[in-house]
Amino acid sequence: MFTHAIVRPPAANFAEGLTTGEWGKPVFAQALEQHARYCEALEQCGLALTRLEADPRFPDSTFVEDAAVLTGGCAILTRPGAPSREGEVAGIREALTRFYSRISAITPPGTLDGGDVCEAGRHFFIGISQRTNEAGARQLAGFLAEEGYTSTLVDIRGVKGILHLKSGLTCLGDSRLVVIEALAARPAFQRYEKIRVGPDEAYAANGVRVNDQVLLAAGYPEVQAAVSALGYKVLALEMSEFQKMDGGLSCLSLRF
Ligand code: CIR
Repeated sequence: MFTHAIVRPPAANFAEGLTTGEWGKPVFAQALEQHARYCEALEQCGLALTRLEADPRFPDSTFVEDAAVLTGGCAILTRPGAPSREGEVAGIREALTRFYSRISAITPPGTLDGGDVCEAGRHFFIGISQRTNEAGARQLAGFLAEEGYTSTLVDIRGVKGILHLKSGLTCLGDSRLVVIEALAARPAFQRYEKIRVGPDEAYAANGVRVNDQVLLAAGYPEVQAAVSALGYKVLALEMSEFQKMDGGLSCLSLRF
């Protein structure tokens, strides 16, 4: 069960963040509105929110998930792969000290974005991507092993259209994954029941299970129907303005 989440609204210069630009320029007012609905959804799932202030020094700082990896007992601060995002970690560290007495950190030459880290019960999948290098992934695997978690590295560098591992993967719990076609056959996921997501709905492969609900991006009926058919309560959220900045639904919060 999660009881808390950390969120940070987008700053007015949100559109100056990193993006492939594939989906156009985000509209700030709409992003704020979508963020507010997202926060309401987390509260509806029973979470108490720590709301950090918008931080225009870092236009990508609304994507708080990339700055830390959380387990029940410890927090691991990341070292984001994009130099413009490195400074985001300090603010997240400060927020986490209220909740975690044990905080570790990824150190050079390692880089790691939280978006590349997918928790599946006592196991973690760690993506090697344009942002997360092998050194960072191995450091994280080491920290997780000390906490009793196993992990598998999944190289996504050859997979088109995803920034992070979780851009194409969600763990629903219960040994079930939502996964894009391009990743579905990977041996790492062999023993899981899979909802496969085709290219037309690929963006919806990034969702998040929060207690008894599953939050999914709105506008992807096939994924929503498949998740609902398994008996999960689905909350669909408009994410268009975050998608324009290559951000998924999961990356707007750190849940613990
Ligand atoms: C970036 O390129 O770093 C941001 N514009 C988007 C990060 C999205 N993070 C995520 O999906 N975990």
